[in-house]
Amino acid sequence: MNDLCKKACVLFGVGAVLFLSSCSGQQEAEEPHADVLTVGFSQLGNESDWRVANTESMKSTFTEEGGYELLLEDAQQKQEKQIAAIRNFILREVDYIVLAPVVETGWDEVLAEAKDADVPVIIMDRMVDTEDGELYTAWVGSDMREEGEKAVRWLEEFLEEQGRAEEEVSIVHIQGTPGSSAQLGRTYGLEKGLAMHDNWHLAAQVCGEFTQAKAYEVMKEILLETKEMDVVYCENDNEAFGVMQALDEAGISYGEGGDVILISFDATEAGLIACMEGRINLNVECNPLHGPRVEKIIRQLEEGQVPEKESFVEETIFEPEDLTADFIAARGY
Ligand code: GZL
Repeated sequence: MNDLCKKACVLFGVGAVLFLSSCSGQQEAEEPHADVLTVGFSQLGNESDWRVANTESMKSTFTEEGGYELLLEDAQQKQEKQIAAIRNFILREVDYIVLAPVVETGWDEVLAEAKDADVPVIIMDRMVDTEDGELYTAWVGSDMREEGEKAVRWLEEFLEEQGRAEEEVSIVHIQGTPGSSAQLGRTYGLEKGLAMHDNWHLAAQVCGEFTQAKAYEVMKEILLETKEMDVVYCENDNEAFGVMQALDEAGISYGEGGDVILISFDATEAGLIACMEGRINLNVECNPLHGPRVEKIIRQLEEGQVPEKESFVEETIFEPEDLTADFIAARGY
C-alpha cells in the first residue's frame, strides 16, 4: 500500500474514532440521567421536633450528589393525602416509595397498587397493619411497645427508690395520634403497668396529638378538673412542653424535686435539654435519623440482595444525670 493510501487510512481511522466518541457523548447527554434513583417519600406531617429531624435525615441522605432525586410530599397528618401521594409516585414511575404512615391501618389497597406497578415500598418509623406482609418490601423503625415498657420499668424503680411503691399513684396520660404505632406502643406499655399495679390509677387519658399546642390545651382542661396527680406520661417531647406550660401556669412543680413526675418520649434536643435541667424526669429515646437506614435498604435492593423485613433501631433512656450540653449537641437532632 503506497504512503498516500496509508495516510488516508490513518486519517479515516482517527476521524471514525472521533465521530463515534462524539456520538456516544451526545447519547450520554441525551440519556435522562439513567443512573439517578427517584425516591418518592410520603411524610406524614410536620407535627413535632422528631418529625422535623426525621424529614431532615431523609433530605440529607437522598441528595442529587448521592445519585438520587427525592420527591417529598408532606401529608399534614392526613392519610388520604399519603394515599394520593403514593398514587402520584406510581404514575411518575419512581424507583422506590418510602412511606412514614400516619396510622397503622388503611393501606392494603394502595400498597397493592404499588406492588402491581412493581414499585418497592419501604415503610419507615411507624408500622402498617396489612393482611399481606408482601405488600411492602421492608420496614425500619423503633419498638414502641418496648419504649413504653422501658418507661414503666423506670417508674417502678423510681417509686421504689422513693419509698412510694405501695402508695396510691395518680397518672395523667397524654396520648399521641390515635392509631399510630407510637401511640399504640407507648399506651400499651403504660396500660400494662396500670394492670400490674393496683395502686396506680389513671386520673385522665386524653389525646395530645404529639403537639405542644394540643397538649397545653388538654392539660389546662384536666387542671380545671383536678390538680391531684403524681405522674404525667407524655407520648412525645412536644406534648411534654405543652404540659410544662400548663403546670407552670397552675403553679404546680414538676421534674426533679417537683410534685409531678414528668415522663416523655423522643429524646429530641429540646427534650434532652429539659431533662438535663431536671424539668423532665425521664426521656425515652426514639431515634428519627432513618435516612441512612432507608438508603442501606435501597442499596441492598439495587445490588440484588434481600434486606431484613423488619429492622429495629437500638435505643436507650435518659435521666438528668446522664446528660451534658456537649453530649446533647453531639447527637445530631
Ligand atoms: C415515633 C414517631 C412519633 C414521635 C413523635 O416513631 O412516629 O411521631 O414520637 C412524632 O414526636 O410526631
